[in-house]
Amino acid sequence: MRDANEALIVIDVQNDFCPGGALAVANGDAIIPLINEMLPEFSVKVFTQDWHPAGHSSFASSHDGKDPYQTAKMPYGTQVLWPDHCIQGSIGAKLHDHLHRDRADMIIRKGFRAEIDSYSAFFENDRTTPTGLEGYLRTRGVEKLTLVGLATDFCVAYSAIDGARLGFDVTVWEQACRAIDLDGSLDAARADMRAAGVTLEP
Ligand code: VGL
Ligand code: ZN
Repeated sequence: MRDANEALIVIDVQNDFCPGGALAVANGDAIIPLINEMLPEFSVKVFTQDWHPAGHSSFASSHDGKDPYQTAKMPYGTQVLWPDHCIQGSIGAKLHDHLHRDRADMIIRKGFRAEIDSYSAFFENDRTTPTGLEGYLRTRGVEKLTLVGLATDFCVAYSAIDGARLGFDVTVWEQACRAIDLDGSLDAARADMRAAGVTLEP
């Protein structure tokens, strides 16, 4: 059992990020047994759920003439445009059936505002609007985070970097993560995480 000040943060293990899903990450579901095995070790367990309204501004389909994986300029910066995914209430948005969902102490939803995306579990993509997770973890006495889930180079990396920036001791367990890897985004994310003081554990 880990110390009481350690939390496991399980990022976006949802049907749409697993094989057959709208934004499938290669072998995304392969991490589920590892996560299930890890869950009982932690006294604090938080899951995140990407949770977009239909017509969300991160969807290519919301931008005339744009295709998925192109980018758009948003008021808060450049945004990658995605296939429609994790629409609130859809099967694709559900946490994967094989994941031991009942173990979650809290499930935090993000990306629910139409005009802004939220990769990080802590802040929306303007990097300033909080999700509330920091307060939850601090009031539970958490100081150390282990992050697992999907996708390494987007939601896991953003969450890890923000967690480190907030002063948490952050480890990403890479074996229990999978990446989208667009044009070298995995290498870039790994370098950014290291620079932010995140520990990358194989
Ligand atoms: C994610 C792209 C769009 C993720 C979420 O969970 O990494 N990536 N929405
Ligand atoms: Zn999303």
